[in-house]
Amino acid sequence: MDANYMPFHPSPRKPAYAPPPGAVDAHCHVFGPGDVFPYAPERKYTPCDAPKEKLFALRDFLGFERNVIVQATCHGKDNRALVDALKASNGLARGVASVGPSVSDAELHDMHEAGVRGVRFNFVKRLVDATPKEVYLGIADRIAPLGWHIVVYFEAPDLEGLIPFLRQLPTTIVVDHMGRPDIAKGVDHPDFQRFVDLMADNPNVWSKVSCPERLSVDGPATNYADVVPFARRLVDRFTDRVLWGTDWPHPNMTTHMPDDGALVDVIPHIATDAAKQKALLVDNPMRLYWS
Ligand code: 0GY
Repeated sequence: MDANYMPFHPSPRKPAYAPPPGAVDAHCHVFGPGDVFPYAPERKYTPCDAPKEKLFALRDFLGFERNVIVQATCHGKDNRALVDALKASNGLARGVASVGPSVSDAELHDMHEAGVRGVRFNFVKRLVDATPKEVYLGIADRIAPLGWHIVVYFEAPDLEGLIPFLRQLPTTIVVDHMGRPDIAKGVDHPDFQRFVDLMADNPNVWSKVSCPERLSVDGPATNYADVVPFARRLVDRFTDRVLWGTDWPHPNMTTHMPDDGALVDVIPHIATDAAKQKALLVDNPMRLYWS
């Protein structure tokens, strides 16, 4: 693990908020263990191991029933740790993989059998070297017939330039962490409005209303209150196209390591009644990943 890498919280508290039956943590990762599933040579960070057993124990502790495990960049396009976790989950986990243009149909088929239902395109420059858009469009055409969707990760300043590309994608698109808005600018700033407009104009665009710990300026002392208006706006307006996830084990946090129980306690502030909570935590992820 990198010298400055912050490990996940060793003993999160039990959340006060109880998720509804069947709740899905729709954004989390498994890392290694590195001696079984080595980290990718091209990685930009080396995390602490965060194996499937720890993830599944956290799932149960927090009151969730299912996980969507997203391939993280430290494993590159080697999806073995992800597939291993999916196969060990008794059908309680689905996956989002990272693949290159040389992936074979047989590999895609095997990943589908294991529970993969999407691919991730990453545009965050500190995490990956750039991939040409044509390569991503080629992958999109390969995975669309499987009924898979595409998860995209980018930062707010890059959204405007990405919109023409996003409009070309043939599948459902899920944006990580609300497109990483600059919280200090406020929820009514044109930058966040651009993201709201993207969702309004494109019914195939979904958002994860996740990662207050990465986006917050105020931090954990207020339980990330400054991020709540952003997430709530998306949940209120696009109730059937939002997902929630812990982002465990929280790679590359620098300010603090969140308590996962505290993150769960943000949920009733962003999804303010039982119907919205059920949509966010159960109905939407089940429709996208288990139907
Ligand atoms: C996240 C966020 C980060 C990392 C990755 O794939 C990754 O390495 O997604 C980050 O550093 O912002 O969603 O886990």
